[in-house]
Amino acid sequence: MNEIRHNWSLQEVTQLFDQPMNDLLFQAHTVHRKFHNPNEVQVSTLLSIKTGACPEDCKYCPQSAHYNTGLEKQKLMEVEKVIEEARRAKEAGATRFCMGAAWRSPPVADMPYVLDMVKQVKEMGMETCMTLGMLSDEQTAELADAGLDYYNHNLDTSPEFYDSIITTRNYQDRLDTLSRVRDAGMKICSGGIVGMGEGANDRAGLLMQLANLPVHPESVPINNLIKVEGTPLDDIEDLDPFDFVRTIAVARILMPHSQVRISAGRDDMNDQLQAMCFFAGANSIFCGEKLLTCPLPQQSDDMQLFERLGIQSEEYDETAAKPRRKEAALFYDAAS
Ligand code: SAM
Ligand code: DTB
Ligand code: SF4
Repeated sequence: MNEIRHNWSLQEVTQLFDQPMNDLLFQAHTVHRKFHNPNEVQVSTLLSIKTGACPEDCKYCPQSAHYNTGLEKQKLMEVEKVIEEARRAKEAGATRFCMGAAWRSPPVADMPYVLDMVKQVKEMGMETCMTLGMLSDEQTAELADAGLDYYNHNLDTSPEFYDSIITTRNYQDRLDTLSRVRDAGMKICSGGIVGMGEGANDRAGLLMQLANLPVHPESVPINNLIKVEGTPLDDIEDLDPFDFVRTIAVARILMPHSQVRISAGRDDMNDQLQAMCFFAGANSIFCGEKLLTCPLPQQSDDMQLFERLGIQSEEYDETAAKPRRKEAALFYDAAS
């Protein structure tokens, strides 16, 4: 067990999902503590650096120009404002600062500002992440040169369900961007959304795609759909919360080294559900005032939950300029 694989079949992934819950949780948690400190969770903070008016038609997204969600649009933020927000996030304990823009791909004229943001946030002593849509070869190289640590670009769902959610770019476009990012030497943050009316086979298909990439994404955000009024998915049926936990658990088993993040949707989850996700292998969250445009739990509630569960936030080692991580094997031995 725990061999790192890139050749999962849909049947194998489905079998993992279909196990009795206790068997799945036990398996996922065993993998988790072999590769990670089970009592440490990484905290990222998000900032929307360009909001709304996006030409893409992603049916879940409040920022798409195709739907009327009443969202206030905002052009690219000034670099200084971004740096101010990053400083606040660092002071509040975040070790990674993620900047997101509602673009199909970054306009060439905006790239110098974006690169400046990366450089300045990095100098501040935090990991940097950006999500700007599709990238050209040149833009990928520029971001890598500026020192960007992670690029977030989600596969979102299975290839089969994808066309019912997005029509303005295809699955292969997303895979191409991911392979550019990988070739340029940056870390990949890629995951998806559940609760969009997909079937269990689509959740399995999404995780199979991610796990069968040539190298597993270092960071895997699992988003639970936030139903935003005005989007085509605003009245879709809720996903059974246990299916969210199952998705986290299977992601942990398939991609043992990756950070698995409870991404969007935490505001609608109670403490018990989040605790179950941490046991199942989630070890990263977004914390702060909001995600990009949607709410997050109060930061004080998050810290209180960490305290009740004996969870510590990951620390950033300023001298080494990277997060301080303990040897995971220590935790595995402690459990056996
Ligand atoms: N425009 C860029 C892109 O699509 O790659 C970056 C920003 S986009 C908002 C980043 C991700 O947020 C999407 O891929 C999707 O997984 C997630 N997301 C957007 N709206 C969401 C919602 N209502 N609920 C859950 N996740 C959402
Ligand atoms: C990801 O997978 N989820 C984050 C981050 N990557 C960029 C974004 C969630 C957005 C939720 C809707 C909003 O706040 O607008
Ligand atoms: Fe645009 Fe990204 Fe939203 Fe799609 S998910 S509409 S690409 S901001």
